[in-house]
Amino acid sequence: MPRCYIGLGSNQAKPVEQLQRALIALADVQLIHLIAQSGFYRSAPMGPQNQPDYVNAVACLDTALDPLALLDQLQNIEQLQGRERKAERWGPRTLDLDLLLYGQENIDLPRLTVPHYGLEQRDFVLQPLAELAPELVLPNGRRITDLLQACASHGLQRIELPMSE
Ligand code: A4P
Ligand code: MG
Repeated sequence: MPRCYIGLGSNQAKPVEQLQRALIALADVQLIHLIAQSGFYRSAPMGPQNQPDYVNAVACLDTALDPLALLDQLQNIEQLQGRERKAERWGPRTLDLDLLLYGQENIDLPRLTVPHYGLEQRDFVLQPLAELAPELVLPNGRRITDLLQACASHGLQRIELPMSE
């Protein structure tokens, strides 16, 4: 089964709880085996600045779902948690689930680009990814740890969660 990484983000309606609910929902999907979750990180918004800070994390899972079926499941969980798709690019959201990596596959479909297009530039993705898989190398041969060092900072702060870990 391919090993996949999912980026989670929220900056509306209690972001920490949004991410916790999403992780439970992911673990609950048939044919998804949740392997690990990173810590949660608070980050300043990328894009419009007149929105709250985000909470970001990454989940690692193995799945027998094909890439589009996995995307369907991610979008279903976003919908269940009240996601509204608005015109504004990079605007606020209750829950964003991005398929970052699907094994070592390169996917270029109208609905799905993998690796996720923002992966290499976003510290709020690279830092939790490096925490889960420090040895990870992208399909293009780049190392996660090298990308993280080169990446601009969104002032990431790890959140101490009283009830977890
Ligand atoms: N899609 C294509 N490839 C993928 C993929 N690998 N994973 C398509 C998920 N979806 C993928 O997504 C639009 C369409 O992308 C989907 O219908 C799917 O078919 P969306 O979630 O509706 O749109 P979006 O998320 O608003 O747009 P975009 O450009 O993907 O936003 P991002 O890149 O997700 O950024 N600041 C901080 N600090 N932390 C954040 O997490 N997130 C964003 C959103 C902005 N600023 C942020 C953060
Ligand atoms: Mg998205």
